[in-house]
Amino acid sequence: MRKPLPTIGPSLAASAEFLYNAVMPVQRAPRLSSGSFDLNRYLDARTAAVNGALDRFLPKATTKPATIHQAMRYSLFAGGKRLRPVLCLAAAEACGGAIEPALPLACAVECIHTYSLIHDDLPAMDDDDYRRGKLTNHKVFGEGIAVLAGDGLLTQAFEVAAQCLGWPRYSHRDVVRELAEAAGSLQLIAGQVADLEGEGRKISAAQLRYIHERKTSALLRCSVRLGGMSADCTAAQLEALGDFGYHVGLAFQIIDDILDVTRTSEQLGKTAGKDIAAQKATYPSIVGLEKSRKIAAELTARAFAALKPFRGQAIALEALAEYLLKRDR
Ligand code: GRG
Repeated sequence: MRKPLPTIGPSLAASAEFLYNAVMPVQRAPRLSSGSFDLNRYLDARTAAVNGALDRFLPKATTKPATIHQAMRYSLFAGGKRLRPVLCLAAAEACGGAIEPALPLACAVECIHTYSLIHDDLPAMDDDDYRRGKLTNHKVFGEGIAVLAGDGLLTQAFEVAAQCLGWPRYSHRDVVRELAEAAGSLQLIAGQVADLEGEGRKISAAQLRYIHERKTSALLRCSVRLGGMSADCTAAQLEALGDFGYHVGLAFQIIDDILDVTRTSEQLGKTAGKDIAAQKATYPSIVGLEKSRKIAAELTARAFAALKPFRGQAIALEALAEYLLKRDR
């Protein structure tokens, strides 16, 4: 039987109400504007392109020292959904670009994402045994190698990104800065710090949003912005993509929190129920499951609205946003 959600105190409930009201002016639910777009085929094709590129960009498993390259590849090819790199490619296409110039950037983001998962699973952090349906990196290779595998992937990300072409509007400096800001101590790492420090404590809805913005939304926003840059997008398109990525990222994390309490470990490929066990505040624990779903739908509607300047050319991004809202793993 599923564990009951923890009860919350009056101050947390008040902040939750604030949070809910802040994002709840109801807009129409997102719909695909074209019936002919086949998302499954799109996901399969783009995922295959990303996997092939990652395989080419990463040192072979036999390259010395082999242990570290095996460990990096173990987590990188453990069956992640590749959402961030596919969003990056879809953003490039929405701006009229091709996927090839976007691939180094898409792969760089996936390397950073995988590094963060390896480190998050360490005993010093979330202490998890399973990820992507397999034993976590430190369970297979030991803690020392897992730390280094994360370090290796983070560093590799910048080497891979540096292989992009550079464009009239965006230089290598812009690309490096975009990645470093999203992964750095003001975004991804800041979110992780706040998450660690919030464990077992009552945190406000504003603090929860701070964590979600940094731990989840920043890298998703970075993914789509980099895709746009690879197509030499306009400043207005870049801003629209950032707005889209920000809202999709927040919705994505709320759905993740919902899945944590509604799905099994087998279905998720990682340990379910971790948030309650770690006494973490989540949207479901603050506003309940139904309101959490409504907030995620509202954030997705805002992501859709951000795509307006693309005048129907961002069909893959729209389909992906809807897919992320409805996902079950
Ligand atoms: C160690 C600096 C540092 C940060 C860790 C990634 C992370 C931050 C924590 C993991 C837990 C968590 C809830 C992160 C938020 C982002 C998220 C939902 C990650 C899981 O992303 P998916 O579902 O994973 O795209 P796959 O495995 O499919 O790639």
